[in-house]
Amino acid sequence: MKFDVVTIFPEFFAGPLEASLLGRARARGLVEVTLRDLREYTNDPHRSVDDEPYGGGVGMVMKPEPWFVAVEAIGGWERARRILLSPAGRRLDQELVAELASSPHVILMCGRYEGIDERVAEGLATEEVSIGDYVIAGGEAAAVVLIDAVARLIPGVVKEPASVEEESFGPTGLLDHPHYTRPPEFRGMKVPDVLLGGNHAEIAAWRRREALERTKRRRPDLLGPDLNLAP
Ligand code: JFH
Repeated sequence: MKFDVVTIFPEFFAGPLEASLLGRARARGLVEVTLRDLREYTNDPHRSVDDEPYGGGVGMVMKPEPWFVAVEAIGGWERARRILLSPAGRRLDQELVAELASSPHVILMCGRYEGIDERVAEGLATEEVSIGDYVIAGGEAAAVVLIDAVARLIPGVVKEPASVEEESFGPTGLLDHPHYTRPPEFRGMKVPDVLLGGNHAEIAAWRRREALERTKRRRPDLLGPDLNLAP
């Protein structure tokens, strides 16, 4: 699958895209990411991408034209999902992540300042996506989160596919159960006996119970509206 990322800070992506899972996936050609510097698509000598807001107010707003020129220069842009990262978008969850993982081409538009002229959302993007209800300084960090979450669903990117299937927000819709490794006791804290016993049916039952219990306690919203929390 292919991502094109439009940004005024392409250097922001160097570290995250090269490290670990994503770096290997790109090296193996499973995920392709092209960074496009928005300023390359301006035509004034100052390469300006922002202007004062109509109606007044604080900060600057990104001009629409460079966005249209940049995106329309991407081969196949009309068939791609064209996502504007924004605090006002559809909330990113595992369902949307899976949807995007089955899309051959995703274009990510990363704004800065107070945001982008509304005509980019209206006439260029196919959708707006938010990574959560907090404000970050620009769309770049949101794009990294989205690419990371989508890439690990591409077949072959994660070595052990079970680790994608059994985890939090996977098909069970539950939080993950607790994990332990050696030593069996660390600073007075013990690994539950059941995990040391080797009875795999008992271990599976314990993990299901723990996953359900911590979901009830920590994220009852994942289980539905009328959940009985007592005791
Ligand atoms: C972005 C920024 C908007 C205006 C009340 C709340 C926000 C600062 C481009 C995504 C998520 C983002 C995000 C994405 C793109 C941009 C900074 C935007 C406002 C009014 C201030 C610029 C932020 N999930 N969080 N943040 N900014 N305020």
